[in-house]
Amino acid sequence: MIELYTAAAPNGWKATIALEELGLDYELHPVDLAAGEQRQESFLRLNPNGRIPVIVDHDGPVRRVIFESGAILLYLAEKTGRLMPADLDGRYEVIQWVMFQMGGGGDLGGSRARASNPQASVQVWARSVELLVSEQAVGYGTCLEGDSTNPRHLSPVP
Ligand SMILES: N[C@@H](CCC(=O)N[C@@H](CS)C(=O)NCC(=O)O)C(=O)O
Repeated sequence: MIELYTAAAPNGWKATIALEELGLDYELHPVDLAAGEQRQESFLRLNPNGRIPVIVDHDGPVRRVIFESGAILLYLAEKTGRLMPADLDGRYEVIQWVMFQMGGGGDLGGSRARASNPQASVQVWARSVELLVSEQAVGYGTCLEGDSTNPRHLSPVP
């Protein structure tokens, strides 16, 4: 069974639509963004960036927590072997557009979930920037030590 933490907001809908489309069994946990539930410790343990959507997958030997809507879409596609082209060219045609969306409109839009409260939007962005800076430090450290330069470590480096 998969737990879905989400709210009635566009980034959340992506995960819900994928779960529905794939016919997967899931339990919905609504997160009240206006009440700030996404900043509670229990939620931040699931996503340190304090944003929906998040899934927790209990099917399998280990409990998997996945945040970021794009990662959730790719995970669900890989888990089920559906929704993604099987060939390398086809997969990367999809992945490049998912990356473009994650780095652009979806994130900008999501950080201003409450248009009437610009200060809240700034706080959401400030949290993301802090997290990026700490990811950058981890990335530089790993590269300098000559350890594995996996995409997580390389992506925040510049
Ligand atoms: N890049 C993230 C963006 C997620 C996002 O920004 N979600 C918004 C709702 S659409 C959110 O949780 N905002 C938190 C807030 O307003 O405090 C993703 O794709 O999952």
